[in-house]
Amino acid sequence: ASEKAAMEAGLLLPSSSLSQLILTQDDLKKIAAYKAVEYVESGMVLGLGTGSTAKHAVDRIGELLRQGKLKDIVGIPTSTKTHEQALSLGIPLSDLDSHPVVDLAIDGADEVDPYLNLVKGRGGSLLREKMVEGACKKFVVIVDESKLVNYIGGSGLAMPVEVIQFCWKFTASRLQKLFEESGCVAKLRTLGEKGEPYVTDNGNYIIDLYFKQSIGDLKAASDSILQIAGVVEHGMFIDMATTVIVAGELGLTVKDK
Ligand code: ABF
Repeated sequence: ASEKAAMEAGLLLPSSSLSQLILTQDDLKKIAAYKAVEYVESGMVLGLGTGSTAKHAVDRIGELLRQGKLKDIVGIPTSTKTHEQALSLGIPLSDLDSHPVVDLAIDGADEVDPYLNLVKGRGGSLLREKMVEGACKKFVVIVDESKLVNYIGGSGLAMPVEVIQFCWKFTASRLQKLFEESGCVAKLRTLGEKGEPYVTDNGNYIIDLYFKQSIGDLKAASDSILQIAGVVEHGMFIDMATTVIVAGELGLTVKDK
């Protein structure tokens, strides 16, 4: 199955195998994305993810539509960036107001733990992703193997929280205090040399939380974060993925919940 996906992604000859190739991280993302698109059927309402991995899936869906191999697809983009990409590919688009039930969503992730819990939102679009992916019957996550972690926060990289701009420092300090036993540091996400705050598609800021150790019970952590006024949503996607497709040097692994 991994060779088939790689061949479709234009990455190798039929006689080759993944292990005989030197694959870039982007090749692995593309292989995972093409495999995920095999779950797409004509007539589906599709959640279209955001990020460099999901971009390959959206490109592939556009290609199959153009070739007439898929028909009557409706896409629900999870960011303005994906909206623009899908429009440019001629994918018919809608939203959750008109299509409240999504058949299948395909999206990347920043971390995947052994129970298929995720960190998402380092690309900034966690709120729309959580809305769309929370409304779908099947949520297929596509990652290269660098995204696998032993526990949420285990990469040492950010767990993003979207907050309203009003008194964000106050909200950030409350978030940091919540996880002080895990050595949490809360930082406003900024852009460029001037350090301007990063503003999400929804006009909010992102506070990135860095943990020195596991935060333990994810559901309890989620509840505590969401109780803080000023928080809009966080990037932990707990028990949401139904399938995770991991592309690694040795091939593809499909993990089902
Ligand atoms: C989105 O893309 C995000 O939720 C996640 O932050 C990111 C993963 O990006 P990439 O595929 O570029 O690694 O799905």
